[in-house]
Amino acid sequence: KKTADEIMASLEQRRFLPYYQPQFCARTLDVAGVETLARWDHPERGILAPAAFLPIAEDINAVGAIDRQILERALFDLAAWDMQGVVVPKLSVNVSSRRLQDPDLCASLRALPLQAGRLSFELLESIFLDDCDPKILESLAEIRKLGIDIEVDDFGTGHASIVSLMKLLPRRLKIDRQLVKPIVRSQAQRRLVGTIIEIGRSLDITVTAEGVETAAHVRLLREMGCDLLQGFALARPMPALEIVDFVHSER
Ligand code: G
Ligand code: G
Ligand code: NA
Ligand code: MN
Repeated sequence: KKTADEIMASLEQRRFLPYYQPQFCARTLDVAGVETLARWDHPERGILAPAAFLPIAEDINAVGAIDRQILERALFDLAAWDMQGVVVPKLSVNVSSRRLQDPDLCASLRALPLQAGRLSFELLESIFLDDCDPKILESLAEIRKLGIDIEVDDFGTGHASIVSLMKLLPRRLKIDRQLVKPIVRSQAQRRLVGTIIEIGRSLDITVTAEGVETAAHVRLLREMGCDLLQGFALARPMPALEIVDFVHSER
């Protein structure tokens, strides 16, 4: 109850902001983009991770408003990086299924300074059911028309099937870290991840591995031909200002 009130007050004060975790081209190890990760700048407790507020925000139907605040701030940061010559080719943003069903989503997106091809929406696999809600399909089509990529998040843990991949043809998919983590010790897990990478290649879908935690993961995933890498071995989530230094310090 107290947290719910604090969330509403913080929305008003625009205290929800993005942290950014770099994603790397597996071939060159250049920064290929960043994923925005929500943080709550709590007036007393400081910066809080989503676990501390997303469940309660869901209960009070505030996730959409938080997502919107994060996206607006992220587009502002992206424009600032562009002006400073900080190369961040792409911005991946988490979008909740609730927000995707919001009838005002596309109108509110059109009001933002979007650059076609720079933005990707990470959607949870649960959206990609074989019998996808027609409202969601319509929303996805409109989002595509705005030049925003559709990306399947946490692939391998939810409901996305090959059928739905064929039907929705997302531009990108992210292999869930639960599948990526064990590849170093298990040949079977390695083959599984290799197969997902092959599926991506055959459908012309860009594949990102998340949970890339060690140098061995980096080496294996590069050998396997994964497109993009994201994880603690390469970079942690960081505030916008640190992204400037991080990208500048890259060779
Ligand atoms: O940053 P962290 O690893 O604690 O994030 C935990 C989870 O919270 C992520 O896996 C992601 O699914 C979710 N999340 C992070 N940022 C956002 C956001 O801006 N919007 C939504 N809807 N979910 C987010
Ligand atoms: O659920 P989603 O795919 O959005 O996951 C993003 C979350 O994963 C972020 O909260 C981030 O902190 C976390 N994360 C990023 N890299 C790693 C990693 O290498 N290992 C683990 N365990 N978590 C990571
Ligand atoms: Na995500
Ligand atoms: Mn994920």
